[in-house]
Amino acid sequence: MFRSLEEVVAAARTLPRRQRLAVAAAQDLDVLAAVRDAVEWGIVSAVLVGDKEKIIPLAAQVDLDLEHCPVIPETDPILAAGRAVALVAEGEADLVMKGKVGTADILRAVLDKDKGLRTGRLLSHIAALDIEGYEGLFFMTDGAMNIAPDLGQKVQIVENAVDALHALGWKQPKVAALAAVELVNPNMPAAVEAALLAKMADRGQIRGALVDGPLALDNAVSAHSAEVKGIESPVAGAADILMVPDIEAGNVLYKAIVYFARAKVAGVIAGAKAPVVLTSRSDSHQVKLDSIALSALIAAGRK
Ligand code: COD
Repeated sequence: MFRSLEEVVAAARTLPRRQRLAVAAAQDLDVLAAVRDAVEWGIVSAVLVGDKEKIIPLAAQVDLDLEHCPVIPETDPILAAGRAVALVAEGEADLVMKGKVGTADILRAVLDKDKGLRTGRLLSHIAALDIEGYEGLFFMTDGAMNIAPDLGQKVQIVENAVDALHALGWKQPKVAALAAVELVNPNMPAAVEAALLAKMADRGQIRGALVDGPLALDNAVSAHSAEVKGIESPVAGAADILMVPDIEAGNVLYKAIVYFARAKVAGVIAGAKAPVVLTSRSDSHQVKLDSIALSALIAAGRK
């Protein structure tokens, strides 16, 4: 169990073998700086797919030695995404990273029926959140991929996050199915589905985790708030995974945490044949490095 993203990076540096990273549209300064650190620190080896004429000067700018990072030339970002994903599908790489290509474009490459990384499961996004003043690292899902998941999809979103945390060393992660309230209000579909998820976990339909809901954000992360509200639950005040009801709630929560609380974050898509390192094009080099480290640990832990 990790208490910070710093610990995640430290653990990734001790992996017995480097994970092989394929970068899609690698012509981006922060991506290349993150790859440089991840390669130097023994976390990954990297293949850079993208616009070679742009990659060469950018790599020089961040002192990334291309001697050890082969470049596969592809100027079109969508085709570069397809090529990077294909490297994983063909067994040449263990994980793929989004570079200077749109989120939907790399996700479509991953979802491609013939050349993608489908497993038959739902793919979903997991964010790791490292907030100063909050004890421990916690995770939020899904604020970036699935737009309005139904109950069946929420089960898979929870399972993907639980599997990822198992790969990271959690034995029985605590999952809070978030809503606006902690009592089941029949007029609030998110609260009703959160209660159903908790019941499904009670009945063994979701395994390997403690799931409770509905919980409002305050009772999920604050033991004091849970106590004041009289909520008795092993998850209340101790959640490892916050499952949000839809992309709007998740995206707003994620960005509030990043912009108001200045948290450190990392992001990965789970549920595919291999982890997909997914950060925003505007994210810093640090976010990209932390995301590579998190994804490399998940990739190694799944084997
Ligand atoms: N998991 C597995 N299969 C999926 C998933 C998923 N999460 N989503 C779609 N599929 C499959 C479908 O079953 C279908 O077979 C095929 O993929 C195409 O599905 P569509 O028609 O829904 O695909 P798209 O291309 O219209 O949309 C897929 C996206 C992932 C691009 C879409 O869900 C999306 O735009 N999500 C939001 C991404 C985003 O903008 N995030 C912003 C915050 S960073």
